[in-house]
Amino acid sequence: MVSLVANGCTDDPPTQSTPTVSAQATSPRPTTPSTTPKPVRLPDDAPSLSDVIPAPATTRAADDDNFALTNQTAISAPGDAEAAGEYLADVLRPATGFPLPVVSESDRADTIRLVLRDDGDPQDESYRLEVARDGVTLSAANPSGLFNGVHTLRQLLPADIERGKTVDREWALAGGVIEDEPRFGYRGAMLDVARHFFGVDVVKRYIDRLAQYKINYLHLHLADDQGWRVEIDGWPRLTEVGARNEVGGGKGGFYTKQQYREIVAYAQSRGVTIVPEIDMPGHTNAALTSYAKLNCDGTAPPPYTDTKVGFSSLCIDKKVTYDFARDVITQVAEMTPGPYLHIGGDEANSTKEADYRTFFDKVLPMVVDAGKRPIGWHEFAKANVPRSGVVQYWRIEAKDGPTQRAADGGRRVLMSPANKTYLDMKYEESNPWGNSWAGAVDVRTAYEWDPTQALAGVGDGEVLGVEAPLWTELVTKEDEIERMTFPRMQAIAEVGWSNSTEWADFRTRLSGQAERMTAQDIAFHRSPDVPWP
Ligand code: TNX
Repeated sequence: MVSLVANGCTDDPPTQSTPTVSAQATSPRPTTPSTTPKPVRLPDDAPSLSDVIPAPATTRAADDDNFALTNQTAISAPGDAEAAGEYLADVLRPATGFPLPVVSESDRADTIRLVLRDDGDPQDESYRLEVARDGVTLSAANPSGLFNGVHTLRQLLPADIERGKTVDREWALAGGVIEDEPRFGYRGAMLDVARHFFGVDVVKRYIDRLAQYKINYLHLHLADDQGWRVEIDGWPRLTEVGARNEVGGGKGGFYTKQQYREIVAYAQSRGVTIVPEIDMPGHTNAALTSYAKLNCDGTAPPPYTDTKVGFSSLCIDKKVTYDFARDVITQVAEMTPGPYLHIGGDEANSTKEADYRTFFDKVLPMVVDAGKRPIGWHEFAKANVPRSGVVQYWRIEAKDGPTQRAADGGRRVLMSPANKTYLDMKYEESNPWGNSWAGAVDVRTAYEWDPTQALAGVGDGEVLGVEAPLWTELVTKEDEIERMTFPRMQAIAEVGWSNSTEWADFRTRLSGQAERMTAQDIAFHRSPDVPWP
């Protein structure tokens, strides 16, 4: 990485000979009077600090301290700040057309500085963003905090910043300070690539779209009755046979190991962690159809392309079942740097209760041995979930004994109640598309709930966060993914991040996202409960 010190590579007048500042300094802006820029006029369409979604914890506007982004602006991002700096440059370059070099140090005034404080607690996702006319400083304890600050900075620029091609105009950010931190550490979305398969590019775009609202986990549902979607060494028929189907009889597909790693790395470059799910012991017809030996009767069932659930089960008494589970878990864990591996466990209606426990007694230790914290749909709370395990609650009832007991015993709970978070549900009863078993989930419903109040015995200390799953029995194309996800995802993102719950305020801020989503070509649903422009 280059450095832009003492006018190293521009023909602007040199700044006063400010000594080169160390990367770890907290506020390294040169402020000699002769170099302080003139006040910057804010374009009429520039958002204010309080327009951001999810709502920041605190904002303090400084009207005379706007920052102009110009073709001279540099991004300084030393050391471990570099990935967030590169991401910021990626976001800002297309529409501005500015070079925005990412450098290790710069003493120029018009610099956006990403600074890592060296007191970094790895769990600390907070950030401080200070916008002033003589520079922008974003500081955080670790890279995830910097990514959060970058997502905020992006939303402070006019919606034109989201156009994929150069817009010839003035760019400026409203002055002031934002100090911000999340309510929950896990703010997730899930994409079911098993019922319908979606390729690498679609998943990457989904990651981009989610990340801007500070969604930091993407859970991929990689195997179900209708399809197996990731390559596993030693089990070639999973992808030769098990991947060649989807709901409705389409051709399906799968990720090679290299493609899966590419998704993981791409997510990481946006501050998003992938959570892979291999659903067991039910929802396994695709594996059972690939290998006759995985079936108790040694006969492979035909492929399944309908949408019923609960009819398949791995064979609990066969040794090969556990050879299979270990290979899959070990290889998926090896390809996934994040802390979690999701093991499914839902709707195992064809597995006897005792068998279900036997299965997880053998399989959950494999997840732990592979270095991961197991997540399971809340049915798995009936099994012996290790203390590191996470129970993902998906039903609509406000009480669940096993989940409550798991939480009492120290496990964290991930909240995905279907009547608040399920992105496969209709928004309004009248929608021609979408499921409805959990009722319609309009934007207000997705917004007005408290994850620490939704389930008896699962409060502040127990809730890990929130996740919005998109099951894809009825979702076949990318624009349908977008329509089901946005703008409910912004509501869930704010539930996960912010402490604010003012619907009237949220719907106004959300309406301000229309232009941004349009500029990004997101086919969002124009929910009637939002006053769109
Ligand atoms: C229930 S939610 C399921 C999925 C379906 C979904 C449809 C859960 C853990 N299991 O298999 O796709 O309903 O809404």
